[in-house]
Amino acid sequence: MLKRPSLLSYLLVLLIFLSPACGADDSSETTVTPPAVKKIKVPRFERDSAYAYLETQVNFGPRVPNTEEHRQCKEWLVGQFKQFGAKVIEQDFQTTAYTGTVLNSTNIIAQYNPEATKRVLLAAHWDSRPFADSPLSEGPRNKAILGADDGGSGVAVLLEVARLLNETPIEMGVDIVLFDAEDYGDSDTHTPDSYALGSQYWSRNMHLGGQQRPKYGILLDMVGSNNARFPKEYYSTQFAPRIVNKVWKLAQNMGYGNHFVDATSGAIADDHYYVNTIARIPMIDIINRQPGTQTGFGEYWHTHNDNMDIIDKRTLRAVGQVVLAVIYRENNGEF
Ligand code: AHN
Ligand code: ZN
Repeated sequence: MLKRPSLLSYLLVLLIFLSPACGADDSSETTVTPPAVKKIKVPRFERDSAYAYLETQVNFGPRVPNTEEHRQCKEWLVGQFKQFGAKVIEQDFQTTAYTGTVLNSTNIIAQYNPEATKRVLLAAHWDSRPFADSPLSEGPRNKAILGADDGGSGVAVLLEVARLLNETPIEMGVDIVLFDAEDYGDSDTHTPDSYALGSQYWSRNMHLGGQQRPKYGILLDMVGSNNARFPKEYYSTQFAPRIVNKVWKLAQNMGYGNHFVDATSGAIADDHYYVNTIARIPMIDIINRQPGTQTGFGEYWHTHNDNMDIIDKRTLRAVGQVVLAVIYRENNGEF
């Protein structure tokens, strides 16, 4: 009876084939240099660090334009970005809310490699809402919202990204823009363009021009809550289909498919809508949508429950690590 070759003999054959001399004709040797394997080192996103940046924002109180809390938080944000080596521009503007109130507002812009022509835009809004208009809101509505998720979370992730861009520099340009006056809009009568006043202003008064227009942008809005679910948002799929598909695929390959789900959701007139239509930069929105609720957002959305209790560091980390992977890969021409 024939004996089955042992594992050892398989290994021996394998070894012979793999040995350098095997099959090689020494006299006519052509050296095949393997393509240089560039190892992309993506820094580790520290979720505790991002969480602390979120706590600090919330500790100022609600960041509603025309308030002292808003002004103090602005000073802190500008100081942080400067500490992280960014060139900071405070883009002050006045805008009139749908209520008729004139809002003294500031878009905070933090630039890395301001001269670079290859650039990517990252954004979030840093203001929080002046009142709770959700049908799910309980108790007095006429009080400003802390906005841990709606506002704070995206800013916290971008601060940690800024810290890491300073620690592990790249050649590509990055523009981090914190839009103001995003959340002073009207959800009841749906006044057109009442939200996203800061991004409307920025899109008409861009701090960069010509050669330095970012290739594309990523907006973070409500990226810190527990069980956050990010379907591909409608405008993102219309204006930036290539980017949205690549980001979601990358996120899923990184093991974050629990958040970056294979689904699409309805259109949100968020900051990216104006960046797409006015500034004409393809921009996607990573935004938490919950299909089971009355509002389509998390239960806490535009209620006073939007506080630290609904925040999960793991969500901040998932989003932050994906954003970093995009940036450091793009820097290497591999995104
Ligand atoms: C709505 O479309 C209802 N709001 C604009 C997006 C938004 C509000 N993001 C956070 N708050
Ligand atoms: Zn909001």
